[in-house]
Amino acid sequence: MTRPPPTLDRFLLECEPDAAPATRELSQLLLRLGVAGKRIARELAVADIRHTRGSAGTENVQGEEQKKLDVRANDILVETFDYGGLVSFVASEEMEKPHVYREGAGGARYTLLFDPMDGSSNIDVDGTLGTIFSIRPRRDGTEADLLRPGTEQVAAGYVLFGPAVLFVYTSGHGTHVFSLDPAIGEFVLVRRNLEMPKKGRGYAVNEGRRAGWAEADRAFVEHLKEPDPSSGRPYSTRYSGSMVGDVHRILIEGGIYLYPADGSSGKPSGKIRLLYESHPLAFVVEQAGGRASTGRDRVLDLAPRRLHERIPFAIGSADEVDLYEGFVRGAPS
Ligand code: P6P
Repeated sequence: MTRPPPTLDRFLLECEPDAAPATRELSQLLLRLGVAGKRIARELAVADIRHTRGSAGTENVQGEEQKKLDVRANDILVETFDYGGLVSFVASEEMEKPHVYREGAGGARYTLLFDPMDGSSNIDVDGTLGTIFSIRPRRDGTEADLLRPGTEQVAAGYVLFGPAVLFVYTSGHGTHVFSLDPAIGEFVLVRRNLEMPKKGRGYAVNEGRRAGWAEADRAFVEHLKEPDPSSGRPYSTRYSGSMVGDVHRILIEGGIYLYPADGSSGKPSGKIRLLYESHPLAFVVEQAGGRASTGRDRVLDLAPRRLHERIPFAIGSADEVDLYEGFVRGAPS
């Protein structure tokens, strides 16, 4: 009898290299993120039926409009860890300050950060969305635990809400992809130790914002568009409004996602948040053989000064990120 592919539960218990008690707790934490992902997927599936699309009438710490489902996804994630003492506190794009749990705050091994609903502009049009998460070791249980390099992440990943609901994660031993089988309500392993293409044919960037970019960013994107079959150009534009969806495409097909600093629309340091967007996606992509950079620095080496710090962000195949860095570093600083 051929054995079915392992569920997330089985994979974590059997395949996480050192199934020590600490890892068992990490496995439990990842499993709970899977449950939260299934609950968020269900909220998205019935959003029109329940009339839960649309604005919540509030703004996040960056002054961005919050959708009802942004807030709902955040609530689901916060309540998912309010028992069992696994996590001492959580930080989120949707909360100005971390949420500290009373139970277990002292003994918890981990802290958790997330962007509960990445790609919010897609919420009202049933587009691709994602939940991004980053797991870090708890130190003294204060916000300072978080203001550290991305290399200190214990695990990271995302839930992709597309035609299929996918759970993608790494704990530093490869990047693994699980797909939700609705018939059994479990995430099932579909790709183990994913290796992404070293070079792609697509690029994801919002060219409507090019007026605010630096010259090097404009020159790089124009270079990708120039016809030159010997170097696989022109590249195709693939920009969905959801970074998780765009990065997942790049994880499978290769290419590059770019959100440059944009001086003309109030994002002089870029839009993408370092701690709970760039760091986790960089961990996942590097473990699959790709790269993540600001154009000058490796994203995982960066430590934020503030919880919601944003950076210029380029992530994808090694060849394209190397090429992008060449344009940025070659530019007069
Ligand atoms: P723009 C969503 O808020 C997000 O952070 C990414 O998911 C997405 O790629 C980007 O912002 C879209 O931003 O400025 O192109 O609308």
